[in-house]
Amino acid sequence: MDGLVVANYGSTSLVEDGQGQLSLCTSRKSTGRIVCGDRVTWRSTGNAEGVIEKRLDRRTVLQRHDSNGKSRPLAANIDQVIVVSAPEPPLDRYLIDRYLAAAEIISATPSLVINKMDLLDPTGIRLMQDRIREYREIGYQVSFTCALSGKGVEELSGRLKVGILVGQSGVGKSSLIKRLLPDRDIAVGTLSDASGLGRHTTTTTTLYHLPGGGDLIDSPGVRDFRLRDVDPVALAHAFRDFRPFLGQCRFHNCRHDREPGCALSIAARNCEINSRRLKSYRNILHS
Ligand SMILES: Nc1nc2c(ncn2[C@@H]2O[C@H](COP(=O)(O)OP(=O)(O)O)[C@@H](O)[C@H]2O)c(=O)[nH]1
Ligand SMILES: [Mg+2]
Ligand SMILES: [Zn+2]
Repeated sequence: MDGLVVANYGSTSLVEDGQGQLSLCTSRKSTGRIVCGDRVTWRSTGNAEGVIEKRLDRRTVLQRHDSNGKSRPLAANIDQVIVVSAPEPPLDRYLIDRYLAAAEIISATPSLVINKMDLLDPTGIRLMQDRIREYREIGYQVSFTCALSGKGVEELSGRLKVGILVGQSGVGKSSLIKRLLPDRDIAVGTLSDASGLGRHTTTTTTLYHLPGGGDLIDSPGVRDFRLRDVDPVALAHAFRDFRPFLGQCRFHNCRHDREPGCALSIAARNCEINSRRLKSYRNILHS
């Protein structure tokens, strides 16, 4: 049968069938790594258990690199990447840039959410708006939310196909999802608790169906989301604001890293692009 992987921990996955029934599955070695959002063919072994036999082709896969440089798939078949930040833990624009670039590279639509807005007084709100203005200017949608009161949260689910919430641990990703699933148990969470997967809730990526349609994936906090081994051409293109200037450098193979006649350096000097974003690009290039 066909199924959708709604949670995964190591070689154990929760697979949902066409009727919404969940089974705890192991996977054959031959399937390769299975992640949340994967479409699979699987066989039931009874008792809400089964075996994944094959992973179907992925439309997209969001990868991350851990501190020793190994790449790990985080989730598959994603349309939207929602980068969640908050006043606390402190906003990290370089981290935001890496998530945005990772989303652009897989052609998913990125957007930003600033959660925990209740922590800010009017002056703090104004300062926060100043700090994220650059993203609005580039054309990214920015929403402000409070997961505790639910303020601004409902808008997040609008026009969602398959989205993933990413961002530092503690910014409120899981709280936002709980808000969007108001009157029902988080069924997957409950089942993964019963099965023992729940012991790993902080390290398990989980997909939820929203009542209004669309799916949202909760991912564990990644302290340091890295991008590695990205081709410089693809990386420059992943900085959406750079695109109008690409192809205008003196050298056709310019890496936009202090080369003379670099159109991006010139654009930054003329304030046509944000020099912080160029620095962010160069940080990734050198990592
Ligand atoms: N004040 C405030 N606290 C929040 C908000 N959203 C989440 N929190 C708190 O922040 C902490 C981390 O939330 P959690 O959803 O686990 O973050 P995650 O690690 O990103 O999933 C918890 O103690 C939440 O109660 C919010 O909008 N305002
Ligand atoms: Mg969480
Ligand atoms: Zn250049």
